[in-house]
Amino acid sequence: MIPHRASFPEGFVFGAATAAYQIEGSSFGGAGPSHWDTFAATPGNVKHADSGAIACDHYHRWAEDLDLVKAAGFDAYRFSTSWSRVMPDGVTINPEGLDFYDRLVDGMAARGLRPFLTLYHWDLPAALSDKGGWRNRETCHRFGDFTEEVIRRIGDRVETVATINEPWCVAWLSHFLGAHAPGLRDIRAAARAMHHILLAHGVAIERLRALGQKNLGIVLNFDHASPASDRAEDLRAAAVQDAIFNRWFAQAIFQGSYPDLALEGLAPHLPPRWQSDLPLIGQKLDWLGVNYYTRHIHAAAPDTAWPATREVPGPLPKTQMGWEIYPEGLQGFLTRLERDYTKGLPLYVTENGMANDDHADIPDTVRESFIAGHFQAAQNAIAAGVNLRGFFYWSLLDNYEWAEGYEKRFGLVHVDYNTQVRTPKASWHALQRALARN
Ligand code: IFM
Repeated sequence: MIPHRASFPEGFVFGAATAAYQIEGSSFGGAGPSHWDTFAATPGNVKHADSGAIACDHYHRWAEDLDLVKAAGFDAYRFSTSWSRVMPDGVTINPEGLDFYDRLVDGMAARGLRPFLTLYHWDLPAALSDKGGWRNRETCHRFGDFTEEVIRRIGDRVETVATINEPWCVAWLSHFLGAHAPGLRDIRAAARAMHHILLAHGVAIERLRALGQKNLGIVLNFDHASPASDRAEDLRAAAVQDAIFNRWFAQAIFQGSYPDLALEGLAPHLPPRWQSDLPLIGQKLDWLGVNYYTRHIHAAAPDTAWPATREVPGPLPKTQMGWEIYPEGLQGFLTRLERDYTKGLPLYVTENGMANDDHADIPDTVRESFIAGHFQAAQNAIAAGVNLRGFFYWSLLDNYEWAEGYEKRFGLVHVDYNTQVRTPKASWHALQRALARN
């Protein structure tokens, strides 16, 4: 059973999360092409060649979707602004785009929902991708321009602002592993993106503070790195992956440096004078968002190039994504972040959830017990002294799961993509019971 809100500290925030490209429909409202549109249009990149052109048609159905957030009993809604909707060519404003987000935050206020804004959740305008995207330092400054425009328009009505969602995905998954747009597999591109995405964060924080915006943070994702065995090579493989995935971003932001184990491979490819950007990257934040889904098991792969590791399948029950269900990892990251990095700074679990092959008529009891396990892990972390202030389920709706297309269903609400009919799943009802104020 999902722990009731009364078993969390007074004022703990419960929310549901989504992201622009995954639900809005990028073909509506004068949005320009993003690198996800072009990535999806390239054979073999996305299952069934699905794109976000229509997605959940949230651009037109946002009021119904906010009603679903409210009716479930959530306090807050985490959403993102699409850069290519606000600036179709990456620089010129599309008034319709800003009008849309204006309506959306007003819609949240009308329902008593607290808006948690993420400025960038991956929809880079294709015109900026043409100029090198996150490999190009200039993109960081164009990002600063974009964030200022959004905040000037809706900053007065949002509770928190995150600059970037999951820089590891923006940089490593997309430029080293090639699984997300722009689909590169190149260590130099990856190193530059790993640095520039953090620089973009720093540029935005500096500019938004100058505008007087409060409650600024970033959302990082964490993936527990387990060694495949106790052999020194496997311990090192897990430590290297931990450095790339979990420590690179947190260490830069909270300690002003990059981990040596990651620099071993990346330093030769970083942009010149990268060290001089670290103070901007490490500006003080007001909160940190933690996205957590799973763990991976790593073994040494001695015959391959750096980082010379490979993943080994794990024994735990898996979600539709093939990800092991491992709530202990969430507790571990929350306590580790508090101890080593954030030291009392407010933390939010900004994403946690699972994909399941569910349809409107199948009770998603697996998701209910997934949520229960992760709520329990959050409570254990709070009991251990972590300053955790809220928990957002990913995701409100079934939606566009990037390279997996529409096949993987993360939603509390089922979406029929032929009719766009929304049907709350059993887990939505279970959360509604857990969040009810008696
Ligand atoms: O759907 C994604 C989301 O866009 C970012 N975090 C992980 C989710 C599940 O893969």
